Amino acid sequence: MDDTPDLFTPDAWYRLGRGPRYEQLYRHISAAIGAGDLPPETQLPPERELAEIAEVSRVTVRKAVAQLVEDGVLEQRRGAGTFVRAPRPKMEHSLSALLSFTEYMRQRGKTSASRILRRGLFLPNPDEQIALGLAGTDRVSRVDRLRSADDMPMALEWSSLPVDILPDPEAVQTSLYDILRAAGTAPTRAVQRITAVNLIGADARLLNLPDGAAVLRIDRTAYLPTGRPIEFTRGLYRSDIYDFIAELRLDQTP
Ligand code: 16G
Repeated sequence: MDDTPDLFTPDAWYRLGRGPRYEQLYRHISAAIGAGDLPPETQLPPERELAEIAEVSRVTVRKAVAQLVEDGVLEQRRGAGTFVRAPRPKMEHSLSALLSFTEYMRQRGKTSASRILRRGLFLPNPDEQIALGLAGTDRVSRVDRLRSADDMPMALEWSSLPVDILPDPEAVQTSLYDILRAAGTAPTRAVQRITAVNLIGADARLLNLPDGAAVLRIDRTAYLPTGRPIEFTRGLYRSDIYDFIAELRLDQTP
């Protein structure tokens, strides 16, 4: 524990204009744990001491620590203190299950929410025309959303669907797939293309990440059982939270 106080002095974690202090402290401790600067079983200085070193109030420390406890990276042991937990696997997102964001978060005991950034009916752009098999004169229903789980921003998603599949984009509250399911038009197959990209500008701010942070970009085209493409969604997913797992099987057909 001897070297740990240096990790918490303000110059190590605080930057003006980069968000509330508790959030910056939270991100800093989280990154230090991820980088191995605070190995498992390291004991954090007590709250009062940490507040003094970090030059913040105890409330700020408490909020940051509470979030880290919730994330499962810190553990509070009664009467003993706060310790770094042994690493837990990241959220594994199976690539073979066709899950919606809402279902995926529910499986992990988290409550998802959507902030609508923009929605409406538009003429399709070339990417949408190709993915959805639309003519330039058709209309496309678009919903752009910031997705969060337990109030933490997780992903940005730009979804486009043919207008007969989603006639009213205003109907999307939290889950797009719930609406499709209710209409009997939920996709049963999807193809995804995954790329690593660096965030800039507004996208970084919306996801609460610094400029240049690496995220996963996933383009999903989803199909009805008939083979008709009905959803094209481009999403940016926080790579510090998501781990996409693909299961591979040996093809045993002769
Ligand atoms: C997932 C899908 C996205 C879909 C959304 C629907 C990936 C990479 N993408 O985020 O294509 O539109 O779920 O979720 O998994 P919802 O029903 O909660 O709106």
